[in-house]
Amino acid sequence: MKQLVQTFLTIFVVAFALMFLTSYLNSSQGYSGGNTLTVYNWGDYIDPELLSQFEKETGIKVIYQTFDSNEAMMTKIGQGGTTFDVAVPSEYAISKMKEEDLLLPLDHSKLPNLKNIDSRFMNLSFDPNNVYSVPYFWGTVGIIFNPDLVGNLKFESWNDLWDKSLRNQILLVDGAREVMGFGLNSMGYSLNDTNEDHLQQAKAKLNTLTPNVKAIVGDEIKMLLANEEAAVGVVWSGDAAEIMDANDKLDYIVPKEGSNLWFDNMVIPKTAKNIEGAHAFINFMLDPEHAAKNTEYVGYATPNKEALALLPKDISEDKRFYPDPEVTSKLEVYDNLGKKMLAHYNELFLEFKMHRK
Ligand code: N2P
Repeated sequence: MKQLVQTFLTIFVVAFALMFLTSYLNSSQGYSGGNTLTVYNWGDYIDPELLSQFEKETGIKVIYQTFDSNEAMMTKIGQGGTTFDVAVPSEYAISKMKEEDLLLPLDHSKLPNLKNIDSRFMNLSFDPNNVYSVPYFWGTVGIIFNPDLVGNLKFESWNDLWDKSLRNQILLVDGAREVMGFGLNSMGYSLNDTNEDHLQQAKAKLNTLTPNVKAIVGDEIKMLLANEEAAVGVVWSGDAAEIMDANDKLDYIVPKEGSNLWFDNMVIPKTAKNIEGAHAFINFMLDPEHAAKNTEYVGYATPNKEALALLPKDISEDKRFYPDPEVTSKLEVYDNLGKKMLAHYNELFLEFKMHRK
């Protein structure tokens, strides 16, 4: 009898452990069951209080996962086996995901808050009529610097990064398009250039920046720059805003040769399981109060004009982070360069990273 009880107990414990493991593995792969919603977003890109508020208001449990580059996100969604309900790609990634048939068309009747988005951010060329995507945040890529640590150097050009005084002082965002992009821009080429000669020249030039590069990092770039562990960073504008919030000595510029203007957008991948919940979540994020709260927390520029009106003027009128259309019209949006060319940009970026080792 004792042995029978023991056998039952063992079976029970093993079954319970298996159940637990399956549910853990499922959720880590983005499988949502029941009334759950799996959201796949960039790191540090949402106010977590909004997630709890959404859960409370709708009874939907959010499984939240993050990525740190469009490339990583596209690979994960593209290889299948996941059920992300909402993702937040940038424009060129949306165009590529459309091409690869990875996105579901949105039902605009379920997104009444879409009316809050400034028309300047609607109907852009990567998604005419916003069939697949709605704007989340937008911004630029530029140079953040600490005037106390850079002597008399005045930043206005990408080429200032090569100044000899900046040895081991620069942190770079870990993005292939961003780094290759400023390499190309620094030579007067477009950040969408596909000419092999130009690409090789840009990589060779980036290699000569190596002595000045302290590290190529992800979201920790904000903490490192705010703590003055490095003097200069190449960052996305919203990260610069957040760093400057923590340390107001620093300043941010968009170099005169030009730079990247980007738009991140919410989409519903084709593998989504909770399509109703995905629309509810997107509409929730488009609500002016929610979008304003998110903007204050994240530090990036909101495309939501009703949210912008709710923000303090020191945020909404800061031209470094809300540049006027005359300025943005001179910047370049990343083109979808096609699968092969995007892979080539990644390769060249990897080679540059290896060169540092
Ligand atoms: C936030 C990343 C912003 C991404 N940590 C810019 N596309």
